[in-house]
Amino acid sequence: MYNLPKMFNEYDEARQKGFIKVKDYKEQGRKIVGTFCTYTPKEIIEAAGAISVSLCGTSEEPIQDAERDLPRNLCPLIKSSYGFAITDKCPYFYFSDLIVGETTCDGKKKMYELLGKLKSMYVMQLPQNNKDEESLNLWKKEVIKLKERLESEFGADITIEKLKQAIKLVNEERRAKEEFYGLGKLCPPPMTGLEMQKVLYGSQFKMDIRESIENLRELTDKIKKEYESGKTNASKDAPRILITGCPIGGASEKVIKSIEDNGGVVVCYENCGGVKATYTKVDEEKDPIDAIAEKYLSIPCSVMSPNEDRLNLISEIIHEYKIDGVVEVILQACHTYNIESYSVKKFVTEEKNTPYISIETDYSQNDMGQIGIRVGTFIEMM
Ligand code: BJ8
Repeated sequence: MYNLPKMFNEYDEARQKGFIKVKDYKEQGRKIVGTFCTYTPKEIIEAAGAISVSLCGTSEEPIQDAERDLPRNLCPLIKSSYGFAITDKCPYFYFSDLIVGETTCDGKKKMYELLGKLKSMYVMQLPQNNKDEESLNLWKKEVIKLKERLESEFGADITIEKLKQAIKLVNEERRAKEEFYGLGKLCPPPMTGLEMQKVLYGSQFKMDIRESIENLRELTDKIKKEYESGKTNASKDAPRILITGCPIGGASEKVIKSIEDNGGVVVCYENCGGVKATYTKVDEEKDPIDAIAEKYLSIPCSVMSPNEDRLNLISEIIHEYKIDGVVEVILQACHTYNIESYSVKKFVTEEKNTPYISIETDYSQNDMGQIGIRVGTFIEMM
């Protein structure tokens, strides 16, 4: 078992600690909005005076319960999210006044229909071509509809001024995250990929955005100071790995462990918990609704078609983080990432001349040995 240095403990325990916090918010009469995806416009929730929480969905534990209602050959993230909800094992779901989802992949949107029978649920219709003017207009209307739903459900008055303040605040949080994970550009990196992941994952459960910004900046400063005094857990000779693909966290951290046990070091995450969610900001000068709609629709998730922006982002990361190899994590039965991996592999190996491997996995730990052998051979090649 890898022992995290003390300064990362707070993030390692953030999900559990958040359980008490969300209960406190509820007792104070605050409204709680549960979310599943990076496409949810957090600024609208913040401007409504509500608390936005990430719902649990990264553990194998509730999957058996989920399979009573859902097919077995479904993405583990969807089954886990649903299983947590029906078993009341996710306190964030339990305390939520409203759940917001988006029509991203087929599995998620159909699962939301079932969740809607358990809780108040609002599903935003997400267009799947983010280069098209009509899609943007449609998405703007969806953002307005979410604003109206929050106003009517919570009796909130979401003014332009409140939206502008929320945009500034959430942008600041994005910058704080970037400053943190941007430390991975240093050679050698000042932390291991597992340490970085604990912070990125844990920060999703920091519900007070101001506190989250402060904590991230404090941690970044601490890491910088330790690094300047010569301390790092990462070796300077370790091949530098970029992780891309499906969201990673909880059970799927086994891939990170396997990379680092085999001598590599993860220096960047392109996934939703990392660069993909934060590299673009909401334009603070534009009309707030237009700016929010533009930012969120531009997220290069594989549910978009075409999705060239993801390749451009990977290209930038390979250059900026001096990447030696790309590991794509695909959750079983995730068709969009699985099919897109063909283009990602071609692009990374042929155009960027960088080694690439894809790992298809679920939330069980049964394939640890097999992943270890494949990852070990991949890293040895570098
Ligand atoms: S913006 S990555 S959080 S949709 S892995 S459930 S796509 S079958 S999670 Fe995602 Fe939003 Fe995109 Fe990010 Fe479906 Fe694939 Fe499962 Fe997925």
